[in-house]
Amino acid sequence: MANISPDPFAGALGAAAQATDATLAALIDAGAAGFPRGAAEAAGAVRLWDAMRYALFAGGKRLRPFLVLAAADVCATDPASVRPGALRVAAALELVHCYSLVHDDLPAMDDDDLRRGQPTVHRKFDEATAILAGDALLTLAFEVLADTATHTDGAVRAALVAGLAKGAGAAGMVAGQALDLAAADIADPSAGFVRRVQALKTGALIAFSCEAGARIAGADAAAIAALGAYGDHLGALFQITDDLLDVEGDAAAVGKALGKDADQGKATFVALLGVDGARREARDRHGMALESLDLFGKKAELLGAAADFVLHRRA
Ligand code: GRG
Repeated sequence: MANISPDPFAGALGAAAQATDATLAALIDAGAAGFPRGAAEAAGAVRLWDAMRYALFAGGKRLRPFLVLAAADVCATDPASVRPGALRVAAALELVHCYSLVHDDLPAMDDDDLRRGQPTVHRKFDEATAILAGDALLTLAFEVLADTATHTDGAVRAALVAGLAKGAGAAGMVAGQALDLAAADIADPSAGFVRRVQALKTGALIAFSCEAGARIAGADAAAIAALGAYGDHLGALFQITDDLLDVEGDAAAVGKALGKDADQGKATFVALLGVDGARREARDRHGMALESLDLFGKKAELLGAAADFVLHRRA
């Protein structure tokens, strides 16, 4: 991955974001070019594609695309040759992530006015447009993966489509969101329950990003499993640091309202173990994420640095 900063991880994250943004912009421009076909279609279609663009290009970190590209680089014998397909997979992951944020911010879910420091999609447009934009981002992700431009081997494309469906759907992120909403009615959630909610809500998509990078690079089963385990631990670490930011972060840096978890009765390690206990859990997960990379030696240094970044992140 090209390095454009003195900090190798920051440079790689920035380069991944730039390349993913270019891929996303091309996909959105190509899709929007088919609309409107006449004056009657104009208002609705233009508004929909504008809302999709707004949701995508609001300054996200692009961590999931970075993970796809870095995992592909670790596994590929010739990283440059797998890069075009890996970028499409990276874009698909960001499409699903952005959809989840749009829907999570809706009044029926977290009811947020700000995301990434800007009005949420339903605030900028309206609720119906936000629902539709989220639906369209999600479905576009599968269209991207299923296209032969992503990989010439249909079996690889099918594995990517199935893996993303599992990670994002009722066995993954959507299930996690459902448990998260239900947790408000559970008086005494156990650590096991909190781990399960976090593994599904946040971990499933992060773990799949790592696995998908390995798959697009033609990795063997051991490498796919190791990167999946790394992604599981990184996802848990990411959610714990998200919960810590909710109690001790800087709202301007995080770009959204903080202090909502306790009000909403969210099942978090901060609620269960306090700030120090949550920090301990985060350090444990960080250690386990690094151990999962042992198989790859020095080749996985950037992924190790990503775990360090997540442990210490302020946004
Ligand atoms: C609505 C189906 C559905 C699922 C929502 C992702 C999610 C599930 C809820 C978001 C709530 C939340 C803030 C979870 C914490 C983890 C997370 C996804 C944080 C935001 O991800 P970042 O920090 O965002 O990678 P950026 O803005 O950098 O893209």
